[in-house]
Amino acid sequence: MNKTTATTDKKAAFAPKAFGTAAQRKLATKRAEVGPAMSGSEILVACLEREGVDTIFAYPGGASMEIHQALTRSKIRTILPRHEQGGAFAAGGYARATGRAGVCMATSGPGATNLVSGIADAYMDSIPLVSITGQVPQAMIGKGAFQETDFFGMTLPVVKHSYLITDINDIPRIVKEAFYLAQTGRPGPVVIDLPKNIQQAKAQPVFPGEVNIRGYNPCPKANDLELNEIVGLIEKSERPVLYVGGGIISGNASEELREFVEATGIPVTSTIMGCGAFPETHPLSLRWLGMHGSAAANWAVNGEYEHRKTFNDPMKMIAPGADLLLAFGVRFDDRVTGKVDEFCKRGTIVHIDIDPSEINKNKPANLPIVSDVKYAIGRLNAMLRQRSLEKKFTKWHEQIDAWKKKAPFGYRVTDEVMKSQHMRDHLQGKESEVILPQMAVEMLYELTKGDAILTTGVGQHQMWAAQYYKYKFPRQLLTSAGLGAMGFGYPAALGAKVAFPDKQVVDIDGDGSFLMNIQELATAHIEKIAAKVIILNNQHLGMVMQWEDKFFGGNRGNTYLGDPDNRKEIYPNYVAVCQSFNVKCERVMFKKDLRAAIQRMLDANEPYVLDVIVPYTEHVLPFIPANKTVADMIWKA
Ligand SMILES: Cc1ncc(C[n+]2csc(CCOP(=O)(O)OP(=O)(O)O)c2C)c(N)n1
Ligand SMILES: [Mg+2]
Repeated sequence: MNKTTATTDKKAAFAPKAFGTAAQRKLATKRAEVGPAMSGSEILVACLEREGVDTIFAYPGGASMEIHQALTRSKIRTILPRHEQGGAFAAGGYARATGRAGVCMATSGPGATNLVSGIADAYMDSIPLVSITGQVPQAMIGKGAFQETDFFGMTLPVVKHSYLITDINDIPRIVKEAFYLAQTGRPGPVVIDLPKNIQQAKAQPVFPGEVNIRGYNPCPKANDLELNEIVGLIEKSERPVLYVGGGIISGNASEELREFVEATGIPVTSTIMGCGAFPETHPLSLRWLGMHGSAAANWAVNGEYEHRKTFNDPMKMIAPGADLLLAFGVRFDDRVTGKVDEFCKRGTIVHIDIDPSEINKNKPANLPIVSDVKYAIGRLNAMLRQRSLEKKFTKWHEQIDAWKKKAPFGYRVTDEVMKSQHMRDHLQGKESEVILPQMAVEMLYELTKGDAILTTGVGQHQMWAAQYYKYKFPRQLLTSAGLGAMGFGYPAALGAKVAFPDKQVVDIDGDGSFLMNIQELATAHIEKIAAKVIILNNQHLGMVMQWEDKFFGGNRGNTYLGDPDNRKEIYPNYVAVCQSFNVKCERVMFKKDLRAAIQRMLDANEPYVLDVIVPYTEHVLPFIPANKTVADMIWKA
């Protein structure tokens, strides 16, 4: 549900209970099931079981302990995070990895407020999340009661929908609706706030068989006329590019996309959210685009330009980019477009999205289509099977191959690295043994054969994790893209590992980001969740430092994380920290030790932290400064 059509249920909760048309109600009641009398908490848990919930990340308190009591009698695995933010991110990681709603729970007040970052993250990246919060008893609401916050009000701008339950008899319907809303259409977070007196009350639950939400059409479908127009545009085009995003992944449209690409020969670039939607190992993959995306992808969409020295110089084109942009399941985020007026300036834009509020929001489309993307691409494929394309795009493929060869992702040990404090403090006499952060990601790719699920924090390491690991399948890169929330990586890895215990799940994290939810090492140890971490430890808030270097003459404004009184020591000492959590940890300083250390980490069947010490001097390249153009892209180290 988009912003303009989103409604909240506060009013509805006070309104008479009937919903939908008489016919809908009849249908719903026909399949409804009546349970034995139980408490509100027990009804809630029974509803979660009926939704197929197998895991909940929940931290108790006065206003939610009744529900924990009910959970002790359930088969649902209740995992105690060590901070509610960790719980919310873990539920987000579970949801990103599976496509099913992640579930987290907290008590009222401070427990609930600690969930907010996880809810906002799910909102920005369209992730299905159900957040349950205990609330003070109804009679205390609005009185400034102990641990009372208006969580419904507080989260309104970052939810797809929310409920404050005011009648025990509404619990079954609300839980069913919450999961339906979170998981259908454009997915997103749903909040259920449940006052304590309702948890304690008793009733005989009526579990509805169906959901009916008036005005909610989660699966709009393109018509053949508009889809036919796309085929016509492709036939007329010389330089088409597919720009695909998270919508392909949440819409389960990867197979359809692959068939479409193979039928048309159109090169594909994705957003970071779309990594893995189309295999990055495929010859038609341009990898991801935008601020730190591949130069080839940025040129293919926008054209290649001479690098201009100042932002006011004219843009001089070397070679034209796309004349047709097929934007499927994307939202023209500013980290992708840069200066939005210049983005794909000369191309015809076709935009398919399930959410009408995305159409013409950031970038006007020449052909906007509101549709479920799986349906739309599936229909396009059917049309192409009947009448295959004549076009071959041979020249365009040659141009793209030339761009890929000209500017692949790359790094080298620069003078800056050689002269850095890092070399003086840690590698004196062993300079050739320096580990660059990109190397560690590349080595992980090699040793996991590209099959691991990766999560990240936010910063430079996040960009390198996206650049130097090639994503082959959907739901493989789990990263806080829209919100960009540091601290996401490790809890998200726990969520993914719980969902897929047999898969290798590795968090590539920054030292700053990892520290933000380091307490989740306890969750990993106690719950035996063997999620791994590689900290690309540059002792800095690297991404902010990169901007300091670029725009503030390298003046450091609180971006150093080490101990200024003892720069030769790595601070904090993660090996010692991990020891206290009973989690294995190794520090790696030299290249010669890296491969074996990563292998040991991968072989461990318990949580494991690899603290890889890297120089702080590296900048993420390519780099298009915020709100700038492809002519401002720096791509050579
Ligand atoms: C919760 C939060 N606070 C602040 C920021 C701003 N921020 C973005 S990247 C970054 C630096 C991250 O440092 P680190 O985790 O060490 O990663 P690095 O860039 O060094 O790889 C900061 C502070 C953020 N994204 N999230
Ligand atoms: Mg760092």
